[in-house]
Amino acid sequence: MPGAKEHIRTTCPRDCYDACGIVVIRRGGKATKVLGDPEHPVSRGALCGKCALAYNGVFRDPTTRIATPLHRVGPKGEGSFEPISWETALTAVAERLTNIAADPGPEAILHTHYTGTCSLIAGSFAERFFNRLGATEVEPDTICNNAGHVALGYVYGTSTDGFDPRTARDARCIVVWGANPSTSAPHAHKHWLKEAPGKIIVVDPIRHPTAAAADLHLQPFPGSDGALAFAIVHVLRRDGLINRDFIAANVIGWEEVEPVVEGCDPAWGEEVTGVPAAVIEEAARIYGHGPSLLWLGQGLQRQPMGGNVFRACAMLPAVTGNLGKPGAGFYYLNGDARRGIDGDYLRAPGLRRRPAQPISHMDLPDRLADREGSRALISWNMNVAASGPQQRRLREALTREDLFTVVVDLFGTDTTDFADIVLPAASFLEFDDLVASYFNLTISAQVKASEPIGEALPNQEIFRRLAHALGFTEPELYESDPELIATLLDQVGFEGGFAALAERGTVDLWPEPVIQFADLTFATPSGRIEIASQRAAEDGLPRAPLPHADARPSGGRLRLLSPASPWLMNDSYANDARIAERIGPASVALNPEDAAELGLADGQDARLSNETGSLVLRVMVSEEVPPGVALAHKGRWPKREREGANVNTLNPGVKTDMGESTSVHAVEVLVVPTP
Ligand SMILES: Nc1nc2c(c(=O)[nH]1)N[C@H]1C(S)=C(S)[C@@H](COP(=O)(O)OP(=O)(O)OC[C@H]3O[C@@H](n4cnc5c(=O)[nH]c(N)nc54)[C@H](O)[C@@H]3O)O[C@H]1N2
Ligand SMILES: Nc1nc2c(c(=O)[nH]1)N[C@H]1C(S)=C(S)[C@@H](COP(=O)(O)OP(=O)(O)OC[C@H]3O[C@@H](n4cnc5c(=O)[nH]c(N)nc54)[C@H](O)[C@@H]3O)O[C@H]1N2
Ligand code: SF4
Ligand SMILES: [Mo]
Repeated sequence: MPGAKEHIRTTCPRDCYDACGIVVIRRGGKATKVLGDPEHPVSRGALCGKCALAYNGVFRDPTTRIATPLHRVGPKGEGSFEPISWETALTAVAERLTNIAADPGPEAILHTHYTGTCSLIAGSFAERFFNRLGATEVEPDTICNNAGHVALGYVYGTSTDGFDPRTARDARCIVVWGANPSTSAPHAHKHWLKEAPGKIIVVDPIRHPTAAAADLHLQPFPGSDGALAFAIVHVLRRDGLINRDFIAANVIGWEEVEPVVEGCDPAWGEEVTGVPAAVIEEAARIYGHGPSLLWLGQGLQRQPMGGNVFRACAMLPAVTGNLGKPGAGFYYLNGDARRGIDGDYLRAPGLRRRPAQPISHMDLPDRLADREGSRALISWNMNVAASGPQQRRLREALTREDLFTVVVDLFGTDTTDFADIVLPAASFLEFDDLVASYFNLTISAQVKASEPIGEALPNQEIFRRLAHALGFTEPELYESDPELIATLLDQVGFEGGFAALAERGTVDLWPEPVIQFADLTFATPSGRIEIASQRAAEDGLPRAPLPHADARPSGGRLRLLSPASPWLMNDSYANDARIAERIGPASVALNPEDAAELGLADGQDARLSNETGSLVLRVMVSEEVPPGVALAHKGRWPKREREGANVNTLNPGVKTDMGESTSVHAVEVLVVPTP
């Protein structure tokens, strides 16, 4: 290929713990290959398998990407569109939104968004537009991790100031509880955990590769982790591993839970969680001798009592004093604010003229079925027709002729199929932005490596143009990318500007590992760690965590888990031919015992069903899955599946105890052979 060869250094902005460094090879101004950056501390020259394929496949394929604005010419859901100009599209959207905002009011305009891209500007700037418009936000975290956020807020006053992963060098133990790094943080699995000097304990019903590689694997029945945490604390107390000085100085509420803890011995723990008593004892001993790190996974809290689970697990660092020193702490997510980024600056909630009234993703199907409550839906950075609960009901609601639907995406997804107007988004390879890993305390440059496909535009530019089309005048709606990037770099304290960051790719914002809660002050009402919380009680919740375990499924049902797939990124990549080939037909993994009892063999089809829906999947018999549990990964595209549905057709959308969030790992199903 003619032209000089260039290397552009950039960063992967997917919703992933790793935030890998990327090198794009460019010839004659065109990106020809996307590779891992050998100098990046996380990726060390290799992207994950899925991105290595998708960034050299569907992401750069002009025949698959949406290249122009489109308008619908067939029935909703069919996906028949014709190209239109940006001007026609923006005028049409502006006219409809202006009319709805005037009558019945902007609250009838809903917007759904999540982390299709996690880059700072493309992931957040559009919220300025929606705040100015006064639209109803479908609270993004309710599809993912809100129960954990609310729970940790009660206990520690924050859920987004986790440990600095670099402090693993000082830890004698790392507990990974309800996360699967081998899939969701592949480089943390391959390098960070492997190189950590401490013992690794994994708590997960599934024996995934991280669990199999651990020093100790606890396999509780899903939804029983609250009880498991109490049993571990029982052993810590019995064996004198409780740090009473630390508790006296920093914790309130221990005396309320201590009598409960006393009754939760390992034999009881074994009975309610399925984890052998000896294994509970061993985990407590290793953790209690610390210093210890505790990684609370997002999968862990997608349970009906997920908030309680998090409050129970959050007792561990508090009662052992595993905080405020090297090698100690807990981690859920490391947020932007941790680095000094001002979320209000990014999103401008001050542009809102009336108080926000967000709704939960669990309520979206109902709200969209309600003609009075919803007149328009704008979905960006999200494929809600694939990822949301009550899939059948949601899709039915999306066929409403009088629901004006606009979808912004790179690809023709299940959600774009229901749109009246589709707007083409540029991919991360096509514009500058910043990436703040939610694991490592870094800041990275996302650098433009090629021109956008067709007429695609970055999210932020699309919403600037929409703001203009609606006649909005607030300057925040028009701030340029260079201005935004400069301000954000200023906030994180990076000197030298974007060009300097782009040259380096990723920088650590602190030279040495940051000590979590170094000053042992907490943003709770008391300023201490609140195992018992008056605020929780005022919100109608128990004052303190409970040693709860969900009831086991009855009537022959199995508990269906649908966590991340190693080959898909949420609802992205299913349309990449090489990935589709690799993952094969949608499957469900069953323990050999269950498979035998159900009369199912490997490779056979089975129908999964419950009150919400039904779905045929290919059976895989696997020792990774314990008896009583079925495993079917998320992320398939309904329209590419044989029945036009994915696993969310089985998800009733039951809300968690806290934060109105998803309890998708509590779905129960009957499994029967298909005739
Ligand atoms: N059964 C089941 N369902 C689940 C889960 C589960 O565990 N089980 N997990 C839930 C969780 S944790 C999450 S986070 C959600 C995620 O679900 P989604 O948010 O729906 O999935 P994503 O694949 O992250 O992103 C959706 C879309 O963003 C698009 N996109 C990528 N980059 C850009 C961009 O720059 N601009 C625009 N406009 N679009 C872009 C992609 O093409 C993709 O279509 O799914 C939830 N659903
Ligand atoms: N390859 C890949 N990587 C991803 C994603 C992806 O789709 N694909 N999605 C990204 C997103 S949006 C997110 S939120 C993260 C999520 O990443 P994680 O935090 O790893 O969460 P999940 O993949 O939902 O589930 C992790 C584990 O939780 C376990 N689990 C489920 N219920 C319970 C329970 O009751 N108790 C315990 N102890 N464990 C339980 C599941 O068996 C699973 O192994 O991953 C991100 N990374
Ligand atoms: S999805 Fe995660 S593992 Fe894959 S390239 Fe992106 S940051 Fe790395
Ligand atoms: Mo997520």
